[in-house]
Amino acid sequence: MGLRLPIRSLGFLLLLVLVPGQCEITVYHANNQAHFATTSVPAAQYSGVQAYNPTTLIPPPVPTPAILSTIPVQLQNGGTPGLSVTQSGAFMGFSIEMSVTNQILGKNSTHLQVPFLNLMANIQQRAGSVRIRVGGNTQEVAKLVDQLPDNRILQKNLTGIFGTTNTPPLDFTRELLYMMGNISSLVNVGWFLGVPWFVTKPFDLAIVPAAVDILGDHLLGLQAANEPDLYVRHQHRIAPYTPFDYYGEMSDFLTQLAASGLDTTGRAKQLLVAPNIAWGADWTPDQIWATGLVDTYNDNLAFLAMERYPESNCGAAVHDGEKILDPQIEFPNFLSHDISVNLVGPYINSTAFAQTKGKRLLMMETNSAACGGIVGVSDVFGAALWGLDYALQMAHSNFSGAMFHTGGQHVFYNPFTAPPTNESTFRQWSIGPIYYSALVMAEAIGPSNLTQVLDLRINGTSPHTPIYGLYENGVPVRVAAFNYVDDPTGASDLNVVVSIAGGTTPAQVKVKYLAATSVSQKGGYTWAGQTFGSFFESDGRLVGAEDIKTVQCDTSAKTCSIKVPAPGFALIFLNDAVYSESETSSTLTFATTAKTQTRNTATVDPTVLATSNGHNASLNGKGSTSHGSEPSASPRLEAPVVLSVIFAALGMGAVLLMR
Ligand SMILES: *[C@@H]1O[C@H](CO)[C@@H](O)[C@H](O)[C@H]1NC(C)=O
Ligand SMILES: *[C@@H]1O[C@H](CO)[C@@H](O)[C@H](O)[C@H]1NC(C)=O
Ligand SMILES: *[C@@H]1O[C@H](CO)[C@@H](O)[C@H](O)[C@H]1NC(C)=O
Ligand SMILES: *[C@@H]1O[C@H](CO)[C@@H](O)[C@H](O)[C@H]1NC(C)=O
Ligand SMILES: *[C@@H]1O[C@H](CO)[C@@H](O)[C@H](O)[C@H]1NC(C)=O
Ligand SMILES: *[C@@H]1O[C@H](CO)[C@@H](O)[C@H](O)[C@H]1NC(C)=O
Ligand SMILES: *[C@@H]1O[C@H](CO)[C@@H](O)[C@H](O)[C@H]1NC(C)=O
Ligand SMILES: *[C@@H]1O[C@H](CO)[C@@H](O)[C@H](O)[C@H]1NC(C)=O
Ligand SMILES: CC(=O)N[C@H]1CO[C@H](CO)[C@@H](O)[C@@H]1O
Repeated sequence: MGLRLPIRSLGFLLLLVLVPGQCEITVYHANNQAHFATTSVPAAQYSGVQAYNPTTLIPPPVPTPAILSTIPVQLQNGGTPGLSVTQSGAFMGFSIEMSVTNQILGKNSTHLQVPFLNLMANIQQRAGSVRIRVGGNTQEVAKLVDQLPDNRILQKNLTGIFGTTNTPPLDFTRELLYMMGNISSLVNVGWFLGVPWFVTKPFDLAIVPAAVDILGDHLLGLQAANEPDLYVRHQHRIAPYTPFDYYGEMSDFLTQLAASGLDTTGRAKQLLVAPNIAWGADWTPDQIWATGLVDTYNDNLAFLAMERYPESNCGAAVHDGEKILDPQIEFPNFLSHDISVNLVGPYINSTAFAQTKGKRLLMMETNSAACGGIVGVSDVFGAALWGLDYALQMAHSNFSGAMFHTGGQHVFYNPFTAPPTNESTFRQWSIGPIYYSALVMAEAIGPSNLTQVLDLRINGTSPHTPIYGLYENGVPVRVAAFNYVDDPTGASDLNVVVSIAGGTTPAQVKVKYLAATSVSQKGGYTWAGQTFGSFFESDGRLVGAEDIKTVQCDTSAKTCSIKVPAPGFALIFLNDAVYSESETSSTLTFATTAKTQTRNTATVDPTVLATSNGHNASLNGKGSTSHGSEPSASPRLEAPVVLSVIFAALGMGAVLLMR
């Protein structure tokens, strides 16, 4: 058990430990402390964007015949066949579209988003580290420039919109990388970046030395192309463009990098990640492996990677002629184990191949549906269950990590969404279901680096109730049990009966639940009783009292029976040692404000401000909707209170904070 300090005193500590000095970081975007019970105006009333769409769907009917409601989970100590490769607690990471990094990560290297830091700290605390890929379609035309107007770090070049996803070309400055570097000095985030690959003669290598120099060991990999198998369809290559052509481009890249003299340490050439292809386009993974790419570039490849979404909603999102999905029809598909098994199954040849080459295979970009997800499907509790089952299925199938994609205001599937820029003075962040999946995944795998995952596929169970065993050194340590059924009567609750052959039955087990009242619930999900609230309600810290259940086992029958509500998920800790491994009380938090009490938050409903006529000046302090970039002189200021955090040494500051 770690030291449990009240959050406000941690915030105070944050101020105290930091010595005035060389490097100033203003941690901005402080907002009202959340009070989740307060009423709010329906999202649609003040924002029509996808990220806050209030639409909910009808949960699928209770299945007939009824699910098997008592499931024996017979585990054994040692000798269990089929366990996955050992997995990192950072398995489930995030892929952040490069063009939204200045909303999500921060404004620049000295203005970091506090809610983002808290969200990452939550994962780090459970997993030891967090993996983030910055990229996506925008990485391909991202251009490192010396300076942008108004000291911006990122600017879309709207004159050059390209591709299916209407992604604007992107200019960025080194500040973006410094911002990432400074984040990594506060929370243990490792980064993947992409090399622009559309133009190969010559490659634009500028990001390579900049990323290596600035991010150091926190740079985990450099993506060599993003979905090159789609280049012909999107007019970035002239057919025929084959896996062999891509293989050749890898060689061109390495030759040009060597000739440039930019890879002074020789590290960049060892960081490539390939082939990052989509599924169902023009190339298969096996065709790539057949080129000999992994042998030829063995010394250059840090990881192998794929990108895939189970569905595409591009028809509805960008009217590209694809079929327009009906959310209500799609919903049940995402409430089944089958969707993940079917998606991951075709990669099992590749994960086996990767193992023979001593490489790790990542799912570099994924989420529920390409082009932003599906309303009522991607943004509800059901998606939290789906994302977790999918991540565990990938882990079971010997993937070594998966990055869930995050866009801006115009998508449904975000793990987290920063408020719209013009509303960031009075709104907080919105935490989506996928973030809960990541949080629970971090805890299910834990920080040991020894965890192996097994989809137990218990005979007689249905796709509504997948159950996984989690092992360390061959010994079962946790059980992850899902119930996708939505049945408020309680008749479809699951009773998981765990027994352990070759081991002592524990006297009791601890259980944490991922819970909501329905699969179609939007916001306010709980993990072990705590929540990030609903739209616009979170500063990235869990709120509420932690609720961990202790279940007494039947020592004569040598079983432990654990209920899993319909719907719901249970993480069952089979011994106390493994439970304390992910004991989360010693929280590293970044307080968003040191002045909460002095502010007029209790009486101001943010939604009133939002809909009031021109932000009533008397409520609004200086009458400003400006960003939290200026220090707060007035305690009554409604603009964000700014913490000016002064670091003598960033690394030292971080160490102090984490203890
Ligand atoms: C914006 O893109 C267009 C078209 O690609 C290009 O001609 C122009 O130079 C770009 N502008 C800037 C400022 O990068
Ligand atoms: C997996 O490998 C087997 C044997 O080489 C092959 O028959 C099968 O088509 C492969 N499956 C996929 C999905 O590539
Ligand atoms: C994952 O890899 C392990 C070790 O090689 C193997 O035993 C297991 O069968 C693999 N799992 C799947 C689903 O292929
Ligand atoms: C912020 O901008 C969006 C999109 O332009 C608009 O719908 C919304 O009303 C704006 N909010 C405020 C408080 O002005
Ligand atoms: C797990 O692996 C990571 C990355 O290699 C390493 O930094 C960390 O110290 C390891 N954790 C443990 C408990 O060994
Ligand atoms: C699964 O259950 C069915 C029906 O009870 C039985 O016939 C079958 O042998 C079982 N399979 C295994 C692998 O236990
Ligand atoms: C602005 O606030 C003042 C003081 O609270 C109040 O008297 C006034 O009616 C408000 N105006 C509007 C437009 O809400
Ligand atoms: C970051 O942005 C703030 C507010 O715009 C500005 O005061 C500060 O100088 C910027 N920092 C850097 C390093 O550009
Ligand atoms: C670790 C890291 O990248 N630190 C950077 C933080 O940002 C400043 C610029 O504002 C850089 O000078 C540091 O190198």
